[in-house]
Amino acid sequence: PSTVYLKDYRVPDYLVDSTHLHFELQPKATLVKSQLKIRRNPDAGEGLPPLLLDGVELELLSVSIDGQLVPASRYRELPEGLSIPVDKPAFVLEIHNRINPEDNTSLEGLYLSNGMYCTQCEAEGFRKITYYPDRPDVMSKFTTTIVAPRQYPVLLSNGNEIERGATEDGRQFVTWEDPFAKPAYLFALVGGDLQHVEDSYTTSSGRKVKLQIFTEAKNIGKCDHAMRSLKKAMRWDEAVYGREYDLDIFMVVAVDHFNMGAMENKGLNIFNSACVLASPETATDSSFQRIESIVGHEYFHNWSGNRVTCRDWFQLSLKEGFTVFRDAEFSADMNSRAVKRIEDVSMLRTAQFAEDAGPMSHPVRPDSYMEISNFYTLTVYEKGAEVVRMIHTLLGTEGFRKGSDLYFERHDGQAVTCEDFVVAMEDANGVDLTQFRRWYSQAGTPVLEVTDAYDEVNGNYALTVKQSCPPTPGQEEKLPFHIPLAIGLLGADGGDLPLDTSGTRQVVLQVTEAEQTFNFSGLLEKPLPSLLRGFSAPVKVRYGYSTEQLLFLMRNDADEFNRWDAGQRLAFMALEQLQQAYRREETLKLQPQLVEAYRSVLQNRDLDPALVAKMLALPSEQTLAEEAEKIDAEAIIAARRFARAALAEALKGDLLACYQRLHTDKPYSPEAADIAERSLKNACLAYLCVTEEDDALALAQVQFDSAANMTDSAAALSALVNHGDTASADAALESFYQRWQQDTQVVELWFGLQSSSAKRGTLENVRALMQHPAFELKNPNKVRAVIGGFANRNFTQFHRVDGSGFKFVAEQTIALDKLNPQIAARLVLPITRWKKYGGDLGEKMKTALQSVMDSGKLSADLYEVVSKSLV
Ligand code: B3K
Ligand code: ZN
Repeated sequence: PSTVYLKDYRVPDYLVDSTHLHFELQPKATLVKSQLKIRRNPDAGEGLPPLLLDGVELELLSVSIDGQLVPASRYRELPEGLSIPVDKPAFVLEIHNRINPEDNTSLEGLYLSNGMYCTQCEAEGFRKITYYPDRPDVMSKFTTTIVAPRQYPVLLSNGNEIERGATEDGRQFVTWEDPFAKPAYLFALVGGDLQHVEDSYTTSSGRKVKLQIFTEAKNIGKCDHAMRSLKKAMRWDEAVYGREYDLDIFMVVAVDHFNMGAMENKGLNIFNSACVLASPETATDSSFQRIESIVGHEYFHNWSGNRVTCRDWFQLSLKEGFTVFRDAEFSADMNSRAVKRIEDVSMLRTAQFAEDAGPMSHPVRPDSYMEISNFYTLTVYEKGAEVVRMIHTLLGTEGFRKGSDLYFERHDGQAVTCEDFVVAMEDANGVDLTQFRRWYSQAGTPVLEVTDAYDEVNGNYALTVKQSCPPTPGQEEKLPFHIPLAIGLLGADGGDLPLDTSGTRQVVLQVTEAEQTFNFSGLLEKPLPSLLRGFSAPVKVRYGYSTEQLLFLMRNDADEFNRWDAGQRLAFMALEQLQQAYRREETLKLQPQLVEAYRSVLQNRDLDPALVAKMLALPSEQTLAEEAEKIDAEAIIAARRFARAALAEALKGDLLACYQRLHTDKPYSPEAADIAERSLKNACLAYLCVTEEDDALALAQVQFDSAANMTDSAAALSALVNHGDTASADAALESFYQRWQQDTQVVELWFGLQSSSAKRGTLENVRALMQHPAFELKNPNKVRAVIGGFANRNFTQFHRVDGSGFKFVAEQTIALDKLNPQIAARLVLPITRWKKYGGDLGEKMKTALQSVMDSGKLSADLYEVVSKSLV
């Protein structure tokens, strides 16, 4: 596979003013006719170069120009496209080709999922439908006619329905017209026997929009939450960004086979069933919240992505980073802001920091790729969102809004770059973000080393910040970043000290140099700094906090995020000590201060229960691994297991009291306050069961037997599976499956709960799950639940010292690559980080990775990841 570089970007030679598509759906031989109004791009230079179209796995039937058949000898079929000679600056090109949706297991292009036709075109899937200039800077107005037999009564595409009828041979057709020009990656088509729920939304300017969610009949009762979320998102985008929806209809379709969460196709969002369908009986609170955020995310793309789109795929974070920031703020406004922030930062710190430090490390705006699908990463999405958040922090809410207004106004209908976004922010605010731009071009996670000095005599306090960033592939040296560092200074009474004469108690320091000192004067006592409040930048902060200081921050910090973070640092220090003791074969002992800190959090009735639940959770094994210089899996597992057991034992009484207080028979509601209480209750249950005492497990059993919602049911099941004896775990798993076997989403949860369990998810059991009738290698959700659950969420079994976990992931990757390269290239990731492991385990991991490389011809997706990780 060849490498594409950002520096090689050229404007397209030809533009497509309109695109008329005509589909005749058939499982193995769908006929596609496309009629394109093409014209020479005036910005592309002189002459009439040949027209190059992208096309992959297509059976070409005919090519005509202005109604004249072009003989096959005149054009050239390329390995991945078509080259057609051109002798006039404007013409109509008509192409007929055939495709095979039934055998399309890559889930890219047009494919069948449980008898439903659907498409996925981003990033480069449209070329699997027909020959086309498949690049986001070619924007065209699409009209689509779908012809299908009567067993597919629902035929959908982008925009508005303009015609429907029957063909002479008794099939039916529907024609859709999308009035907005769009790149081919936003095209969508659906054909199937679907039911829908309908609602409407009146925009702020008084236009009534029809809202429809389509799914198989059996799931029709699981659409309400998504519909409510959609209406909330529409209202929120008007209130916060002044953005209204622009078509008369907005459709969402649930699909069981889907490579990612969802797709923002214009007017016709297609969703992974798991990210849209929910009911209290079948979905957990976290899936309710996930659905709300993804529905919001895809909806918000209508402006940040569709109305203003990307010039090329290097600019992916332009739409993704911005839209993730938008959905995160939406979720924060709908639920607990601090808890949402904690969840996002935890993910960033473990998975994105690991990516930034690993072999595939790349900037938010990559400079090159072999396969763009590999760059739908945590760096582009989550770190990209942090970059937008930093701009928000630097400009303030109003300044940011002025910037986004200008951006949307200036670039509506255009395909633009990350640079255009930053320029709009600058122009609207009269600021200079020159140095800030390095966040887009430099990879790696910056480290801030902070030291301080207090002068009692004159009341001066000096905070010195040194920044550095480790080398990443292709970037040895880094220039200093512009880092907004939000801080407060705590006095002995726990309150924030005034930082200047006007009494400000929190400031955002502008860190721009390699080393910089910030001075504060008039402080009557030595303060304790609260650094990087709200995680104001995606960096690591090192400051030599003592245990006492962390305990103090945990109790007093005005910033809830930093209270949680202080607890995490404290736990991290304790876990470090335990790991060292484990290595030295000493008796393990947990710091009593940590136990007492957790106890007072548990007893604190003023805190949001969801925050308490977060504060009670020890850093995950994955977080500990990311923080380590070299990963010692065995020590991490032993230390964390010990700490958890010691906490459970010491806090039993408080945990039980809290559990009993919150375990009421209040009817279920997915409102934030109720979700918060359930999350704390179930966190207590999980801890209690760690003791493996009969009383605790009995509570889990009772909750399991009587639960009226999936959150409580799944939490109890998880407790039984992870801590109960084999017989009760078996029985619970069996009865759960019997009850829910018809429900795809619940079965996925059931799979994941087992494969990710340190106790249950042994390799042997995971292999057995793959033989289960409900498992399907062609279904990415099942693969993610079973194989992904084992490789990403079962630290203990995946890291078995014999290396069998790594070998298993290698084998499955090889098998999957033949079916679905995108999923294979993700599945392999856990075995690409071998350099971070010392000794034997690292060697075993590398051997497994090498076996993938040596297994034969790999897809471009998998080849890129494996070859870059073996270097
Ligand atoms: N834009 C899509 C992602 C497409 C991934 C293609 N490999 C979903 C989203 O971010 O909203
Ligand atoms: Zn997105």
